[in-house]
Amino acid sequence: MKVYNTTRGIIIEHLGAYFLSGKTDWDAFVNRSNLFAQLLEEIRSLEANAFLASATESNLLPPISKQEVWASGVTYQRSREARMEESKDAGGGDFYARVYEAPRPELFFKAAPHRTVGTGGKVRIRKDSQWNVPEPELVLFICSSGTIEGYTIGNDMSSRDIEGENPLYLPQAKCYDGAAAIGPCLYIPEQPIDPNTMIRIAIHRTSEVVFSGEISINRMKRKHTELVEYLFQELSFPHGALLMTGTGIVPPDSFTLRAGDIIKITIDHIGTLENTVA
Ligand code: DO4
Ligand code: MG
Repeated sequence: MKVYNTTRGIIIEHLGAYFLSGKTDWDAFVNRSNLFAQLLEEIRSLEANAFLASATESNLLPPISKQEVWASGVTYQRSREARMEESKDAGGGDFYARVYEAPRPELFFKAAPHRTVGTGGKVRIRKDSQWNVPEPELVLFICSSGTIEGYTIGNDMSSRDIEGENPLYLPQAKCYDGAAAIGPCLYIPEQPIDPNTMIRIAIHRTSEVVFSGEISINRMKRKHTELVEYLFQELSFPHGALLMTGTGIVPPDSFTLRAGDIIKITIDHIGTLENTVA
């Protein structure tokens, strides 16, 4: 099942049929435990409308309202390696190796809703940075009681030169206007997402694909529930929360994003998140 936040209202897609929910408050709509079962019950009294399919493409809003966006770091071997390399002159490499192995994961605040764009929106490069990459990540939607109810696609835009200069600059490398993209929908499965799910990215520049990569989510070092347990230990989320689960795809060091690049991130079962770099 997929749920789209659109200018026409909340649209539920189930087995190829589209339903317009009678509910209009995104936060109250998504922040429910056992969401799949609740939505299944709700669509029993709704009439399918094939015309809604186009609204899930042309009238889309990001799948967020009052939720904070958090992120996990160094959850894949590739991220650990790339970060040790970029920070070796600053003596920061050891921190990444240690956090990869430690029981406590790296979790950081990524974005307030107003700094988050959806598919079709523009992501940004900081003006004081010369080395920038997208980070394609599976995002968990967790309801206020702490259960994982859905998934979406995220782009954790990162300034590698700023983070590499000193790991203490992480918040500046990660948090700025247009640094987070999520969408296109919330995927609400009956069971946890298939561990063989693939994440794919392609970066288009004029008519060329200048970088592409893929990874399966089963290459992640930690369990989704483990990340959620730590996040919810001392934080409450009255409207639920979105948690990026970390990147396993890092372009070569010679690559940096440019204005005009189009970033397409596809995750099996969910769809494609597409953003242009402003
Ligand atoms: O340690 C810095 C951030 C790591 C990160 O964003 C990731 O691994 O995806
Ligand atoms: Mg990341």
